[in-house]
Amino acid sequence: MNETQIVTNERTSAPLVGILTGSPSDLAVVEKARTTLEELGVPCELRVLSAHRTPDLTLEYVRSAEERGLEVLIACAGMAAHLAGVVASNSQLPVIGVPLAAGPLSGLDALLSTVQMPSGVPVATVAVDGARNAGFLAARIVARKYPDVRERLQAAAAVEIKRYEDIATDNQKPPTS
Ligand code: RP5
Repeated sequence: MNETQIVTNERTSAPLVGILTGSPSDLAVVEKARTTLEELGVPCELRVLSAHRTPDLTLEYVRSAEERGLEVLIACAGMAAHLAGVVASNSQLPVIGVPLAAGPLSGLDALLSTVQMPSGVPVATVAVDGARNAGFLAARIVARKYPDVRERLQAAAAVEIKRYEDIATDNQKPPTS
Protein backbone atom coordinates (compact mmCIF):
# COMPACT_ATOMS: atom_id res chain seq x y z
CA MET A 1 0.00 0.00 0.00
CA ASN A 2 1.22 3.49 -0.82
CA GLU A 3 2.15 5.07 2.52
CA THR A 4 0.94 8.49 1.43
CA GLN A 5 -2.52 7.10 0.80
CA ILE A 6 -2.98 4.74 3.70
CA VAL A 7 -6.50 5.57 4.72
CA THR A 8 -9.40 7.36 3.12
CA ASN A 9 -12.76 7.06 4.81
CA GLU A 10 -15.59 5.54 2.87
CA ARG A 11 -17.94 8.50 2.85
CA THR A 12 -19.27 9.63 -0.48
CA SER A 13 -19.16 13.30 0.51
CA ALA A 14 -15.93 15.23 0.04
CA PRO A 15 -13.57 15.41 3.03
CA LEU A 16 -13.74 18.58 5.14
CA VAL A 17 -10.83 17.69 7.40
CA GLY A 18 -7.42 16.47 6.32
CA ILE A 19 -5.40 14.52 8.88
CA LEU A 20 -1.65 14.24 8.27
CA THR A 21 0.80 12.21 10.26
CA GLY A 22 4.54 11.86 9.98
CA SER A 23 4.94 8.09 10.07
CA PRO A 24 3.01 4.82 9.80
CA SER A 25 4.23 4.19 13.35
CA ASP A 26 1.91 7.03 14.50
CA LEU A 27 -1.28 5.52 13.15
CA ALA A 28 -2.55 3.74 16.28
CA VAL A 29 -2.92 7.11 18.03
CA VAL A 30 -3.79 9.20 14.99
CA GLU A 31 -6.68 6.92 13.99
CA LYS A 32 -8.53 8.32 17.03
CA ALA A 33 -8.87 11.67 15.26
CA ARG A 34 -10.42 9.94 12.27
CA THR A 35 -12.84 7.81 14.30
CA THR A 36 -13.89 10.86 16.35
CA LEU A 37 -14.65 12.82 13.19
CA GLU A 38 -16.55 9.88 11.75
CA GLU A 39 -18.62 9.57 14.94
CA LEU A 40 -19.52 13.24 14.53
CA GLY A 41 -20.39 12.84 10.85
CA VAL A 42 -17.50 14.94 9.56
CA PRO A 43 -16.00 13.60 6.32
CA CYS A 44 -12.23 13.34 6.57
CA GLU A 45 -9.16 11.77 5.04
CA LEU A 46 -5.94 10.54 6.61
CA ARG A 47 -2.53 10.66 4.95
CA VAL A 48 0.96 9.64 6.06
CA LEU A 49 3.06 12.62 4.99
CA SER A 50 6.36 13.58 6.61
CA ALA A 51 7.90 17.05 6.74
CA HIS A 52 11.32 15.39 6.76
CA ARG A 53 11.02 12.24 4.67
CA THR A 54 8.50 13.33 2.00
CA PRO A 55 8.67 17.15 1.96
CA ASP A 56 7.60 17.57 -1.67
CA LEU A 57 4.55 15.34 -1.31
CA THR A 58 3.64 17.09 1.94
CA LEU A 59 3.76 20.54 0.34
CA GLU A 60 1.81 19.34 -2.67
CA TYR A 61 -0.94 18.02 -0.40
CA VAL A 62 -1.06 21.09 1.86
CA ARG A 63 -0.96 23.68 -0.92
CA SER A 64 -3.86 22.03 -2.77
CA ALA A 65 -5.91 21.32 0.37
CA GLU A 66 -8.07 24.44 0.33
CA GLU A 67 -8.98 24.21 -3.35
CA ARG A 68 -9.95 20.55 -2.82
CA GLY A 69 -12.52 21.68 -0.25
CA LEU A 70 -10.72 20.88 2.98
CA GLU A 71 -11.58 23.35 5.78
CA VAL A 72 -9.32 22.21 8.64
CA LEU A 73 -6.00 20.38 8.75
CA ILE A 74 -4.83 18.20 11.64
CA ALA A 75 -1.06 17.56 11.72
CA CYS A 76 0.35 14.87 14.00
CA ALA A 77 4.01 14.07 14.61
CA GLY A 78 6.41 12.85 17.25
CA MET A 79 9.97 13.76 18.24
CA ALA A 80 11.32 16.68 16.09
CA ALA A 81 7.73 17.43 15.14
CA HIS A 82 7.93 20.02 12.37
CA LEU A 83 4.93 18.80 10.40
CA ALA A 84 2.27 21.09 11.94
CA GLY A 85 4.47 24.15 11.51
CA VAL A 86 5.22 23.33 7.89
CA VAL A 87 1.52 22.79 7.26
CA ALA A 88 0.59 26.11 8.90
CA SER A 89 3.20 28.00 6.89
CA ASN A 90 1.89 26.63 3.59
CA SER A 91 -1.86 27.09 4.02
CA GLN A 92 -4.27 29.64 5.43
CA LEU A 93 -6.54 26.86 6.73
CA PRO A 94 -6.78 26.44 10.51
CA VAL A 95 -4.20 23.89 11.65
CA ILE A 96 -4.50 21.70 14.72
CA GLY A 97 -1.26 20.13 15.94
CA VAL A 98 -1.07 16.81 17.77
CA PRO A 99 2.30 16.14 19.43
CA LEU A 100 2.88 12.40 19.73
CA ALA A 101 4.62 10.48 22.50
CA ALA A 102 7.18 8.79 20.25
CA GLY A 103 10.81 8.34 21.26
CA PRO A 104 12.79 8.63 24.49
CA LEU A 105 11.34 12.03 25.56
CA SER A 106 7.76 10.71 25.59
CA GLY A 107 6.31 13.61 23.62
CA LEU A 108 7.81 16.60 25.42
CA ASP A 109 10.03 17.22 22.38
CA ALA A 110 7.06 17.05 20.01
CA LEU A 111 4.93 19.24 22.28
CA LEU A 112 7.48 22.05 22.28
CA SER A 113 8.20 21.69 18.56
CA THR A 114 4.49 21.88 17.75
CA VAL A 115 3.30 24.58 20.14
CA GLN A 116 6.10 27.17 19.94
CA MET A 117 5.12 28.76 16.66
CA PRO A 118 6.00 32.32 15.61
CA SER A 119 3.29 34.99 15.49
CA GLY A 120 1.17 34.84 12.36
CA VAL A 121 1.71 31.11 11.81
CA PRO A 122 -0.58 29.57 14.41
CA VAL A 123 -0.90 25.91 15.30
CA ALA A 124 -3.71 25.11 17.76
CA THR A 125 -1.87 22.47 19.75
CA VAL A 126 -3.73 19.83 21.73
CA ALA A 127 -2.28 17.55 24.42
CA VAL A 128 0.40 14.94 23.77
CA ASP A 129 -1.40 12.06 21.99
CA GLY A 130 -4.57 14.22 22.01
CA ALA A 131 -5.83 12.95 18.67
CA ARG A 132 -9.39 12.56 19.94
CA ASN A 133 -9.54 16.18 21.06
CA ALA A 134 -8.06 17.23 17.73
CA GLY A 135 -11.06 15.55 16.12
CA PHE A 136 -13.47 17.33 18.47
CA LEU A 137 -11.81 20.70 17.85
CA ALA A 138 -11.89 20.25 14.09
CA ALA A 139 -15.57 19.32 14.37
CA ARG A 140 -16.26 22.48 16.41
CA ILE A 141 -14.62 24.56 13.69
CA VAL A 142 -16.64 23.05 10.85
CA ALA A 143 -19.79 23.14 13.02
CA ARG A 144 -19.86 26.93 12.61
CA LYS A 145 -20.90 26.24 9.01
CA TYR A 146 -22.64 22.84 9.27
CA PRO A 147 -25.51 22.79 11.83
CA ASP A 148 -25.82 18.98 11.69
CA VAL A 149 -22.26 18.69 13.05
CA ARG A 150 -23.14 21.13 15.85
CA GLU A 151 -26.13 18.95 16.75
CA ARG A 152 -23.95 15.83 16.89
CA LEU A 153 -21.42 17.63 19.07
CA GLN A 154 -24.19 18.65 21.45
CA ALA A 155 -25.56 15.10 21.51
CA ALA A 156 -22.08 13.70 22.25
CA ALA A 157 -21.62 16.18 25.10
CA ALA A 158 -25.03 15.25 26.52
CA VAL A 159 -24.09 11.56 26.54
CA GLU A 160 -20.92 12.34 28.54
CA ILE A 161 -22.80 14.55 31.01
CA LYS A 162 -25.39 11.80 31.56
CA ARG A 163 -22.66 9.20 32.05
CA TYR A 164 -20.96 11.25 34.74
CA GLU A 165 -24.27 12.15 36.39
CA ASP A 166 -25.06 8.42 36.59
CA ILE A 167 -21.66 7.75 38.17
CA ALA A 168 -22.24 10.56 40.70
CA THR A 169 -25.68 9.18 41.53
CA ASP A 170 -24.29 5.66 42.00
CA ASN A 171 -21.59 7.04 44.30
CA GLN A 172 -24.27 8.51 46.58
CA LYS A 173 -26.02 5.17 47.07
CA PRO A 174 -25.23 3.43 50.37
CA PRO A 175 -23.08 0.29 50.06
CA THR A 176 -25.22 -2.82 49.45
CA SER A 177 -23.40 -5.17 51.87
C1 RP5 B 1 8.11 11.75 13.47
O1 RP5 B 1 9.11 10.97 14.05
C2 RP5 B 1 6.97 10.83 13.20
O2 RP5 B 1 5.75 11.53 13.29
C3 RP5 B 1 7.09 9.77 14.23
O3 RP5 B 1 6.31 10.07 15.39
C4 RP5 B 1 8.55 9.80 14.61
C5 RP5 B 1 9.29 8.58 14.13
O4 RP5 B 1 9.19 8.52 12.72
P1 RP5 B 1 9.64 7.22 11.91
O5 RP5 B 1 11.06 6.95 12.31
O6 RP5 B 1 8.70 6.11 12.32
O7 RP5 B 1 9.48 7.61 10.48
O8 RP5 B 1 8.54 12.37 12.30
